[in-house]
Amino acid sequence: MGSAVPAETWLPAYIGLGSNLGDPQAQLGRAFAELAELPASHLVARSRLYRSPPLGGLSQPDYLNAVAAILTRLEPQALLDTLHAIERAHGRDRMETRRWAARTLDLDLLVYGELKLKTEQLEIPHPGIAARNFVLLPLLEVAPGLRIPGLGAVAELAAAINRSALELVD
Ligand code: A4P
Ligand code: MG
Repeated sequence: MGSAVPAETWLPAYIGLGSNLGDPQAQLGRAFAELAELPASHLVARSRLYRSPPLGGLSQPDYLNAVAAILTRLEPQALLDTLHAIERAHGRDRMETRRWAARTLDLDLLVYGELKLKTEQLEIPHPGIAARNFVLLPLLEVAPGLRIPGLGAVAELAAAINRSALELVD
């Protein structure tokens, strides 16, 4: 867990949730409840749930995805550490090292304020955003006016993406 002292400023951040094992709808419901309890943060909005086939070619169940909007005073790495702790509490098997393998819960830090960052551990904005309808559509729901650093308006990215095979769940 990160031990960073919270910064003075509240920043908006967006978190992508994904699950395709166990009971994905229940996993995401629990994850939203846990995001509401993040230290030095407030859960501001939660999107509806979207179902889509797995990206990445491995044979595995369909995913449910959603996006959470938070205000946070955690630094990005501390925020990611708390997200990983939530993943672990959901029984995510991090010994499963295949990229894009099925998982009980995946939490990606999509956007953090105006920040652009690329280190070994952390890339912000998350590199998959522009190509993933299961990220863009729920992100558009919680932040229709958002401009993603380096990528542009979420509304424009969402308008340009293929929506086939993406299904609203609730
Ligand atoms: N990492 C770096 N930047 C970030 C960030 N912004 N947010 C590092 C989260 N993590 C970040 O991630 C691997 C490492 O990325 C972490 O240790 C972290 O330090 P991971 O979650 O352990 O691995 P992963 O998720 O298997 O790999 P990756 O490349 O992050 O996969 P994605 O992009 O998360 O994709 N199909 C559908 N329909 N829906 C999905 O949600 N998800 C995936 C996984 C594949 N196919 C999918 C879906
Ligand atoms: Mg991930």
